[in-house]
Amino acid sequence: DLQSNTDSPTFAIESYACQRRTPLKHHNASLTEALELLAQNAEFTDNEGRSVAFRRAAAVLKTLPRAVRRLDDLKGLPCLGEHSLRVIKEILEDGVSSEVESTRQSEQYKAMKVLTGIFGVGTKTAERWFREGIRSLADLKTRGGRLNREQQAGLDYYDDLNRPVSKAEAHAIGQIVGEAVRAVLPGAEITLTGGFRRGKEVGHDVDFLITHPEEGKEEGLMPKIVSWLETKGLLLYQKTTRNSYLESKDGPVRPSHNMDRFERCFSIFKLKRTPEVCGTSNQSAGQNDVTEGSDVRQQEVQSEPSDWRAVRVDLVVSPYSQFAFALLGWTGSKLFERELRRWAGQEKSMSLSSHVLYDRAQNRYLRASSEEEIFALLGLEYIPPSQRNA
Ligand code: 8DG
Ligand code: MN
Ligand code: MN
Repeated sequence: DLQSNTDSPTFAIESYACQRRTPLKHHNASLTEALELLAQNAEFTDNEGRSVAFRRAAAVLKTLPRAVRRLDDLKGLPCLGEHSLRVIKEILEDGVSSEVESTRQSEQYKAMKVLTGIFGVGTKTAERWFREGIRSLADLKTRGGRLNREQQAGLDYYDDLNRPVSKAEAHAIGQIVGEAVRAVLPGAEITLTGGFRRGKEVGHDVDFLITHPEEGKEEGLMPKIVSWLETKGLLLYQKTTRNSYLESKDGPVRPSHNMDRFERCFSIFKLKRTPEVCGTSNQSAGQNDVTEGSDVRQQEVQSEPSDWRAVRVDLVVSPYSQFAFALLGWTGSKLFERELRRWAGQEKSMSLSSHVLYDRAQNRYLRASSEEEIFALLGLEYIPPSQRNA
């Protein structure tokens, strides 16, 4: 059954993740978990290049049709650098990698994991706090002061926001958002994006893209959705950013960075726990050490057990003409998106964003009204969402 000791791999693996099919479930979870831990630690220590290298290596292992048993199985595979191979070798031989395990136990990794786990806290802030000696949520609270509104919400709902969102919960949120959208703009369309569109069973949030077939109707939609939701008491937190996509006389401004400029809302929903939403497993987190204490915010803050939970929700509004690009851009995975843009730039002299595809050689924008068309314009085989789990 082990025919892996042949000299050449039985099939070639393409080097960009956007050229390959990457399913959600694969055969090398312990190896990819290890490499992704090192990737995350590299992010924590501000080494983006190294982080991406580990993620690319992990993504290659996810595409393999069977478990890696020996180093020979990896012959001819792309994206496996010296460091990744060393880690894989150690795990194959000893069951664990000493580097991975010592990283996992390190004070910095553990603290950064907790601190970046707070909604609104990125690597930079967490790093600064770490240098100031903060290691835990308790440290952060006793230090006091200087949290912005987003971070305060992140702290208030820490336990809920670090508990996976189920498909049933995502569905329930979808119903609510759908109702809100239909109430404020009949004919508007809402699409589930992010990890759930890729077939994930759980997520850290729920992502939606909203549009209207009549271009222009979608303008200013987000504030209306948000106020509908707020009136119903369904939002614990929201921050709406208006569309900042600049139209010049010559058309849209060329995409220069990855952040898009859609009208969007980063929010925290207050989701009622109904039997349909919870299923049978209504385990609550037990102790909620975040919300203990005696500050005045206590009333607004969650105390368990409760009949609701906090859920992170991302809402994005796109003009109809950019919908395909927005859909592709918000479906992920993050590495898949990154690889698409790298492919476009390096192999095709094009710039891909969540708004447009720009052909630098022809000096023009390429229109598309479906994801399939975008892949075709990029000279790529179409990869469905369920196979974008790089
Ligand atoms: P998860 O929530 O289950 O953890 O996984 P996910 O759904 O894949 O991750 P996500 O963090 O919700 O991101 C979903 C996609 O949205 C991802 O491919 C990247 C994209 N995305 C952001 N922020 C932004 C942004 O500011 N601009 C654009 N264009 N895309 C973004 O998360
Ligand atoms: Mn998501
Ligand atoms: Mn998201």
